[in-house]
Amino acid sequence: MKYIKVDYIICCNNSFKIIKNGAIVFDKHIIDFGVYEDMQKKHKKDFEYQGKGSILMPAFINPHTHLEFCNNTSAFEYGNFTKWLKSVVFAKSPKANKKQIKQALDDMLFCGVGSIGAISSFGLDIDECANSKINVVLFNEILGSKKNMFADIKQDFKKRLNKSLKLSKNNNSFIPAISIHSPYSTSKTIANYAIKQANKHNLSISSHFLESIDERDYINKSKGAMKEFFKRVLSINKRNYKSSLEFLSLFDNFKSHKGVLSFVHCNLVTKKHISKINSLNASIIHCPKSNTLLNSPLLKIYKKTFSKTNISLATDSLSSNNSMHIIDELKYAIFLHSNNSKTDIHTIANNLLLSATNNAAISLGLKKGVVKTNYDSDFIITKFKLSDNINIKNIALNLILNIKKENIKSIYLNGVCIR
Ligand code: MCF
Ligand code: FE
Repeated sequence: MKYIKVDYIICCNNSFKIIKNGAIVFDKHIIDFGVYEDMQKKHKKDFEYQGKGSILMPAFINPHTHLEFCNNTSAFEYGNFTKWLKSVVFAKSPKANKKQIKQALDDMLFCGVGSIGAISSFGLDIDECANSKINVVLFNEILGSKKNMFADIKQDFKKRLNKSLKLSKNNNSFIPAISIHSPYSTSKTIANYAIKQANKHNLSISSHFLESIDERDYINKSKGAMKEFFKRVLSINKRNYKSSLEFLSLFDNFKSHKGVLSFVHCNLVTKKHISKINSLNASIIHCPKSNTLLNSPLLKIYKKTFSKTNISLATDSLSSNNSMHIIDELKYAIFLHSNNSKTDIHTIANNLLLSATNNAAISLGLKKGVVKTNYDSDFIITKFKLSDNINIKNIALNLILNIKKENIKSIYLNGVCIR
């Protein structure tokens, strides 16, 4: 059992509770926490004080990234979604090797990230993710629209899925899952097959959805640059769905008991999509820097229609971002959303911290991301100069604005101090 005292605990619970002069008792799970004096009376132990300016909060969670693309800095075409897609499909630069993948995982860990959602397109990252101290939900990706390729696609997917299922036995920090890439790239047959596999093995599913204007025009109206690209360059003459809502309705058959559903990007969703996403109990994963680089319209998360939706924040990967660090994404998002909504900047800051902890845990189906009894003991302790008379309501904003990886003094995962 460990006993720790800090200047502040940011609980990242739904009411955004912050405890001044807080203390916490934990082993693998959180046993108790509260104001230091109360904890001291109750537990009668020596609490280890972390020093002036210390803040304890849940470790960050980055629910959507692609490690296999971490070697692709400057390899792809930004500024136009279909041009970007074309540059990915015909990429000449090599995929990341095991060493680079391990490095990317370690870099994230030392920036305070305790869990990630990793989209695995080729299976090159499975071993490194299973061996990492970071908790990984590994989404084995499946995609394809051409009938004559379905048998090969399923065979390749099955191989990767079985490998990750095998490695997850006796490994609590590695959770296999499935990614159905997107409606524009994945046929109904393949998507239904993937949903059946998720049901069979009780896995989560994540899917890129309505990311760009080109995708919306192709799937909903069968027109535009993406339609032309699929037709002329890839010889695919027909969209996979009559509408993007039809794609969402496939998930009515998602019956995985332990798994959760998430849709990534969703920049072009309408009220109908949002109510469908809500009725599926699914989350939206928001990647603002990636969306900016690929010229997608901003997801207006402060619209009233999103009030019942669980929205988390993620980096995507170096194929569409200059950083896989969630703290860089938070810094960008605070300026972006403050400038694009009437919501007060402190509320935005609090919500952003939740979206990179509590909400992100929900979107990956993890019992983490919040300081709450019985939840996993995954937290970080940061230390930086805080004004002595700082108002508690300003803490989240100042944390986002000022935090650097050097400020992260300790990282605990499942109660074990790994730094
Ligand atoms: O999230 C971004 C943009 N949207 C779609 N796909 C990807 C993203 N980053 C990497 N990808 C991958 C995707 O997993 O690019 C490929 C897929 O393997 C595009 S389709 C051949
Ligand atoms: Fe992505």
